Amino acid sequence: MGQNGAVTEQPEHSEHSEQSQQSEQTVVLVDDIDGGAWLAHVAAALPGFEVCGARDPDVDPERVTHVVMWKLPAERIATLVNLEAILMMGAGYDHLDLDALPDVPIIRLIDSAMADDIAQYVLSWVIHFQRDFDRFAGMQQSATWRGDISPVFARDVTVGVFGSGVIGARVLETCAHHGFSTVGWSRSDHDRPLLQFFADCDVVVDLLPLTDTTRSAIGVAELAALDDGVLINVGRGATVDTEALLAALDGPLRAAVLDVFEIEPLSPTSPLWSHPLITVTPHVAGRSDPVTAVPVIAASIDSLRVGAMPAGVISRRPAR
Ligand code: OXD
Repeated sequence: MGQNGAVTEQPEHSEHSEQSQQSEQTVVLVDDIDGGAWLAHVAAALPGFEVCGARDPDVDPERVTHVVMWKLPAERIATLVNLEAILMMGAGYDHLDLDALPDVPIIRLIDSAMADDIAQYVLSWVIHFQRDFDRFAGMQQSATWRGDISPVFARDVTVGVFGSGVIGARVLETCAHHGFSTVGWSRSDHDRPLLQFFADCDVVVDLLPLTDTTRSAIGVAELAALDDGVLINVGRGATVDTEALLAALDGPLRAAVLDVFEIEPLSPTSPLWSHPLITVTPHVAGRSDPVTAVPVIAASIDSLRVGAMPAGVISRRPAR
């Protein structure tokens, strides 16, 4: 087991592989999403466990107590009869069929470094539009020199985050730190009606998770209220009504920056790729980095083992 090359280079791994032959250590199964980097980090962070890749054919399902994963099939998880918990490699979990997974805690990743990564992505686009880089790029095409079109300072731009949580708070803090006016809106915490929020913002950052209630939450009315603003979607693709977005871009909406899509990878035939007012990035706003994520996951496993619930436990209640 655990014969992944990247892992055997880790001194910690060879040490605890030897231990595992002598004891009945439990196994942490790691989704092989990236050629072994996650496996190596998990092995280094959990010297008390035997750590195996999900593709390892020799793993005994009865010894697996924890799974670290993004997208392992539910049928595979169902074979792990002694499973204690599932630790997610990312923040979102709408791709999981919760009903098909065993009744163990599922912990989504709350990694402060990922929140910073998303905040930096958002800030760079906010500045891009505040400093009119999109307009200057157009002017360069016609060799037009005009320095007087850009009197907008950070304080003049209101950035709104639609959706709450650790990441939303970090985006707001980061933008505020750079002088932008900020406002957050979530269903449970807001100071104005939703359409007023859209009307008050120059840039709306969509950070909604995908649930039954957030599907197409940004539609015709919200985009009309945003008027000539900018939409940045780093939440989930299906929270925006794509037809409404394309229609709004035919009207006053200035631009959209889309990092997430209803179906990923985005189809090569999607009109979003070639739209002059849309920037497409391939779901990279917040990157899951094992260097920062694995210590969080290891701490969650430690908490669970002493009977405490870590942050990020996913509720199995149906979404309202
Ligand atoms: C996500 C992630 O949930 O990448 O989008 O973690």
